Amino acid sequence: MTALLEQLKICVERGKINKMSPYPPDLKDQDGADELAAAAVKQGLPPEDILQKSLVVGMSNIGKKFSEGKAFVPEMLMAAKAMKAAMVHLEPFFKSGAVKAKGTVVLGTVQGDLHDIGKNLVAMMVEGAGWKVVDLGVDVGPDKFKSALSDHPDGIIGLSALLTTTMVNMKGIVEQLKAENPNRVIMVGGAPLTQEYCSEIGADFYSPDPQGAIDYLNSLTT
Ligand code: B1M
Repeated sequence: MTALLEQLKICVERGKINKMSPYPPDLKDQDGADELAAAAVKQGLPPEDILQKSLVVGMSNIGKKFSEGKAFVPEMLMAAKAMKAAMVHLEPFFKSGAVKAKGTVVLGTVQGDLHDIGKNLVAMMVEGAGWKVVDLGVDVGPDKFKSALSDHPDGIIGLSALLTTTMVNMKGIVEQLKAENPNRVIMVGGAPLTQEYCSEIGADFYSPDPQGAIDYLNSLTT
């Protein structure tokens, strides 16, 4: 990997957005993900390499640290912001089809539930891992998922819930989507969820954190 991509990876992992950003303090006044991604594109480095060898590795590193309890939500949010700043420079290549997403994830917080901090974090991390994310927002019922799937027929479904009173709504969504297509892949997460509940409602995968969701998604592509 070039020194530039290595530095870009570090900026994403450590949440250094751009030169102006004072965070993290030890990288103050240095170029951030924004400037370094622009420089990488300008140098003519392949967009696929910038994404897969640098940005995705940086996000994956912070995701693993979070899973291990060595990093916390604010650090993940900063990393995701740095990733977004870098992605702006790659967007033209995605739009032109030069860089392909690994697949599509249709994500939403279930019916009755307005908590979206965790779901947004999952969305940012999954996007950072090279997937297209269709974020349906909060309070999403089966019909909205079905309608999104008509636009993204191969979409993998991600359900999030934070309340014990709304996680029960996952059951109906899983039942309806599986009735339409038994092969539809559905993953679930959120603080009150457990593997046991996931199995009980017939969902395919439960992850307590974004990195677990990413590892599962990536396993589907191999
Ligand atoms: Co609410 N709330 N809240 N709340 N709130 C909780 C969840 C609660 C535990 C607080 C408490 O009582 N101790 C409690 C739930 C109790 C229960 O059900 N057992 C609760 C309650 C009761 C309520 C209200 C009913 C309060 C009221 O009005 N009486 C109300 C409900 C509104 C509604 O949804 N209809 C309510 C409202 C709110 C606010 C609007 C004020 C706000 C939400 C703001 C927002 O999200 N935009 C809020 C907040 C912030 C919280 C707490 C404080 C924090 C939740 C959070 O964002 N955590 C929470 C208490 C707490 O946790 N300390 C609480 C951080 C986030 C990163 O974690 O979402 O778990 P989390 O996501 C994790 C993982 O779970 C995982 O990845 C993320 C990163 O690791 N993950 C997935 C999540 N989704 C995933 C999907 C995946 C994979 C992994 O695959 C698809």
